[in-house]
Amino acid sequence: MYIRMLVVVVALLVATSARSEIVSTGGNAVQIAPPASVDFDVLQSNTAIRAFNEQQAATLAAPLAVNISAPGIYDDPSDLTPATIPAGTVISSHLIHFDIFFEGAAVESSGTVTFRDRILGVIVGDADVDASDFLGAAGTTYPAAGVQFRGAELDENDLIEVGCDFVRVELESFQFLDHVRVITAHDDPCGQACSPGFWKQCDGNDAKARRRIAQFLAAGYSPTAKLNATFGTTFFPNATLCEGANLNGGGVRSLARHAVAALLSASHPDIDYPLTPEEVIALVRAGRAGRISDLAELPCPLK
Ligand SMILES: [Ca+2]
Ligand SMILES: [Ca+2]
Ligand SMILES: [Ca+2]
Repeated sequence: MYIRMLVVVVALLVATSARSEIVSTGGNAVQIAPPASVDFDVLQSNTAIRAFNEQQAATLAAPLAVNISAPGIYDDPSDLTPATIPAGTVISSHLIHFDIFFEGAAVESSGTVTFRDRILGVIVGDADVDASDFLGAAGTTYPAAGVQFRGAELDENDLIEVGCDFVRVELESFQFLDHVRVITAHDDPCGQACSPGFWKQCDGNDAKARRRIAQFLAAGYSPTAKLNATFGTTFFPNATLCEGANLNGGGVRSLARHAVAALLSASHPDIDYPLTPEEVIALVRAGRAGRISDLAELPCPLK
């Protein structure tokens, strides 16, 4: 009984924190839980660039100034694309932190942090990072305002590449630390998907059906492949992928319909779907239709 209740509580926590979070890191970037302190000379490493989620799904009470507002490579102050995110926007905040054990020489490190949702802005200026600390994690101590060189020094050896949903940093630290704050949208992922309504036109001999069948095959699947064999599920005995895409209704019928569309979107070389085929299959086998049905609203690049 207690174990069962614990499982339910954990599941709820996962469900409520599943949006806008850091989804992966690469290079020397590592995700950590919000630490006790990111004050100067407290959380130090000569390789690890720490990244953590700060406030999630917060509604801005006032416009928020950001220094970078568009994808690109930023390694000079003249590259910056300052903007303000309007009051009322629901955002999530994340901090990238690099602070070395200073032993007389500068230390460089680099890494990539990828987010679940699209990036609205990046804050790198010393005063702007200070001014956005109200978005910090509860329980984390931040530097007092005015710490010199707290942000990224784009006129020195710091470089920031910003993509739709990732940031790659090359940071050099000396006596001072580097803080880069990333502001993401909430429940607004990057990427593309083609919906069940697109894939269901897979039966027939007209031009559209022939095109759709070719698109199934380009994704690596035959429209007549078996649904259950493809996903390892027990939904509808003998149903094909094409029949799965054509199922109407809710519950398991909705899950099956979205499963087909998500797997084909993840597998097709011309669709920039946010999940891998393996991730789609794992969600389907776990019965989690919500995520793939949300993603089905992304724009479809195919005709
Ligand atoms: Ca230090
Ligand atoms: Ca630096
Ligand atoms: Ca700095």
